[in-house]
Amino acid sequence: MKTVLSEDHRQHFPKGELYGGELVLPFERPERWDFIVDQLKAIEMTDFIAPDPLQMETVQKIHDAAFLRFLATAWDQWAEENYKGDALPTVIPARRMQQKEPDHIDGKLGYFCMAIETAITSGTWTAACASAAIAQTAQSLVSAGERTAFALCRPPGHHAARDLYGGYCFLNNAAIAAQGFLDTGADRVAVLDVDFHHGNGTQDIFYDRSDVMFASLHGEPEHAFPHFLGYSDETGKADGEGYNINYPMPPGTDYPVWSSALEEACARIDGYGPDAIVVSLGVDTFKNDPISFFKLESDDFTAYGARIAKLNRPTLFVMEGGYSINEVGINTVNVLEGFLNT
Ligand code: SP5
Ligand code: ZN
Repeated sequence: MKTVLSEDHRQHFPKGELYGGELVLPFERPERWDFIVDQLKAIEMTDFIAPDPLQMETVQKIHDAAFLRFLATAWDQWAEENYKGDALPTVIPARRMQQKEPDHIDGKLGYFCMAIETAITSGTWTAACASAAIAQTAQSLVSAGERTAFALCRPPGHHAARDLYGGYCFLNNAAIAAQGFLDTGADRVAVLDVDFHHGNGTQDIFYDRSDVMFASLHGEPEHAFPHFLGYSDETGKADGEGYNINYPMPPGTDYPVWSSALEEACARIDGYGPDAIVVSLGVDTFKNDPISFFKLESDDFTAYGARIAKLNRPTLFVMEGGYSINEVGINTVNVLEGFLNT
């Protein structure tokens, strides 16, 4: 299995993440990538490839032009204000307020944000573009005939909607890859989101479409981020009705429960008959994850990698979350090994 990756991810390293009323060392930090690369080397899965230049035409099918303009210019506008810290919103267009993009950066940040823990820094746009390019390049490999590929994306993407960033995400790498498959001849693509958190961005992007099925296993919104999407009655709308499937699960969920949801999701995906599968691969379902509440063990990741392989479709793995820093590499690589050994 080839891995597409880039050192450009290091350009995104906010000084702090808003957590529990403090700015703490971000859970989503460059070190995560190092642990994954170390573990790929440990199992000699070292077919590393640099991304091709980002194809903006595909990105523009997934994200709104105004949002892309905002992301590309946010840091410069913020810097003009001579603020001391990284760019964080302070005001949001809440219920009964106007949904209009303001001119001032303080307003723009709130307008385009879905979760304010996530700071924008001088290198965020560079890193986000490199991350999307990684997903595109890995998708091209699979479209060209590889059985599978690993897009080692950072920053992650599945919380980014058409016009919203947050949850550590800026561009929706998995959605961009899914669109890439469609643009390269696929008729149907399934996105299987196994990150602990609901992939609200991916759901939003494909909610009214039948050419992408979205299935997500995640912590229930009553108790888990992103809190405002991910219920089981969100099944899609218009042409997309029936192509969005959510499996919210409660605190303490362990592998027997989680894997039965995966079994159902796989059955639905099988029935859909996709030409390709994009796995939004977050390993924050791990028992020791510091911000999540599922109870998967490291061996469970191997087991579910094998289950995904049984779908027997071209499969692209796109890195999302996972914050138990010492095990993020082992758990990620276990999924890939489980897939490859099946
Ligand atoms: C890609 C991804 O995994 N994004 C997740 C973003 C979550 N950010 C907010 C985390 C807030 C967690 N609150 C947990 C309380 C634990 N005591
Ligand atoms: Zn997550």
